[in-house]
Amino acid sequence: MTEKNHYHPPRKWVWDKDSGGTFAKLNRPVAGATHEKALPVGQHPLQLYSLGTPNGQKVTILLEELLSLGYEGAEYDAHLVNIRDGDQFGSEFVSINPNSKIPALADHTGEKPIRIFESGAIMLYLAEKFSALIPAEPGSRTECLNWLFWQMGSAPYLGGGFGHFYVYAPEKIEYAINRYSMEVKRQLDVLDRHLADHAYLCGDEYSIADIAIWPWYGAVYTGAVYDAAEFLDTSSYVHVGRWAKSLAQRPAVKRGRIVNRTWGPLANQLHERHNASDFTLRTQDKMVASESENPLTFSEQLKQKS
Ligand SMILES: N[C@@H](CCC(=O)N[C@@H](CS)C(=O)NCC(=O)O)C(=O)O
Repeated sequence: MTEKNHYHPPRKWVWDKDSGGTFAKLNRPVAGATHEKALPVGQHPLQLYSLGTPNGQKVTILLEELLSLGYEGAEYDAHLVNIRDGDQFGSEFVSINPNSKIPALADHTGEKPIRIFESGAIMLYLAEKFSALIPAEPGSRTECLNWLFWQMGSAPYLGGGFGHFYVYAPEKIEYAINRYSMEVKRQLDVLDRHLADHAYLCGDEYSIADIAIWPWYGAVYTGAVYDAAEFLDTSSYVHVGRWAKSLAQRPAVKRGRIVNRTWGPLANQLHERHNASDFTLRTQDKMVASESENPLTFSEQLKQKS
């Protein structure tokens, strides 16, 4: 067999700070906080610290679905955690999520706040708290958990594997792209075969399993993440397409997917969400327009220049 790669791993790996690639500057081989930083706490019991990536969207879509079902206790403040600036390594964020990744939730309902990290744990916590969007009957409930945990185990191959090597890695490595394309196509086929016979992931009932899977696999289907719809031939997964398009029409999905989003069209960015009215009043297009309606005073302009 010919050796294609000239890299020979040393006996002991050492941290090469200049490994390159998008996000490489943020990656470290150690856990823990890098700096002291307090987190804001808003007026609602549920405080979410997040960013509008697929992992973040899972929680904001779920919260918006709970609110649309009439659960007022699901009102929440969604604070922006900018992972490109390293906010996930701030001391108070790390005290809520020692794994330094969004999303992280704090429930201040009781005497002592409860911290919840890992999107799957957050979704299960919220579904159980409100007894909603998770079937009650043990068989259906287990099926819902099967798919919820399928997502948690599968999406790292899509994001950390396929997305990383197809988009972010400093060089295109054929072996890595082939390996993860194969796996992601297999996963899409798993979903497609299941959705051929079921309206939703756990049967006839829309649940946290759909909400967990849609932000990743629905977005890969349309090309919204990684712009790889043609490369992966996603249109051949027709049942995934039917399901993905129907979820995209849900008002709560439309709201939840723009929370803590800081890229894309300005009308689809709501940097922070503190009230239901923020969706009509505080999307970035409105914020920019109101800034230009209220130009800075002369002394504010001087301050900005100094
Ligand atoms: N298994 C975690 C994954 C969370 C995750 O990977 N979050 C990413 C953004 S999508 C993150 O915070 N990355 C920051 C970092 O790795 O430093 C979950 O489902 O909550």
